[in-house]
Amino acid sequence: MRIAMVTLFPEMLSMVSDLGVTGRAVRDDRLQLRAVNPRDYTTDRHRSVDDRPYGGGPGMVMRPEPLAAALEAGREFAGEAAPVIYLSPQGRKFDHERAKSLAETPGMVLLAGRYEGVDERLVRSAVDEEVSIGDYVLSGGELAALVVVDAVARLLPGVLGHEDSAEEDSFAQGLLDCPHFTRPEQYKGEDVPAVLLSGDHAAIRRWRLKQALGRTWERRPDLLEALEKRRELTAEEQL
Ligand code: 6GU
Repeated sequence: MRIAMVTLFPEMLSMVSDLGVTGRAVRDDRLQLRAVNPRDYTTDRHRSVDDRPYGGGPGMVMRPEPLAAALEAGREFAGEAAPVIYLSPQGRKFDHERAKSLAETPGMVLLAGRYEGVDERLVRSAVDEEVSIGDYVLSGGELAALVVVDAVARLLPGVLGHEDSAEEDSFAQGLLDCPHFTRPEQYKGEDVPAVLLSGDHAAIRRWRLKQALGRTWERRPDLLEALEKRRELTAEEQL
């Protein structure tokens, strides 16, 4: 998959391009990342990417022309059919379902804004979708864009090893994850649950599912309600 990120801070892309699971995906060439800096597409002497808002008020607004040119360059990299996604708190809330559908597309262009945002006419003429990662305000769209890159990249074929398969993850089944334990067997006076040492794989499966259901019920009852609307609980889940 090819992802272009339009940003005034191209260095921020190294967080996903160099490290961890996403870094490996880049090195294995399953993921191609490219930062495009709108400052490189300015035509004035001061290379200005922002200007004062019409109507007055605090802060600055990103000018449409350098962004349009940068998005065009991003599309050249990610593919002419690649959707342009603008990260903004005004967008639709990003979730695992959206991550899954984006993982099916061969490319995307992520637009990370700074300052008070970007000129609305650029959004209307060049953006396909506005996406938020939650109800709080960040200083720029970059961290949100990196969240989208990470969540999508780990769903690409071959990016996660067989061991940490994405199917088992929290939200993959619409539930929170079960608790995990490693050595030592006793830590701070607490034993690892005996069933995990039993070697009884069916019993371990049942225990993990029960834990996942219990935690979801306690912490995120909204997820259980959504799950019941989507499908009947399986016989195993009802136990
Ligand atoms: Cl996508 N951008 C910014 N600047 N702040 C956010 C956000 C995005 N999502 C939540 N807060």
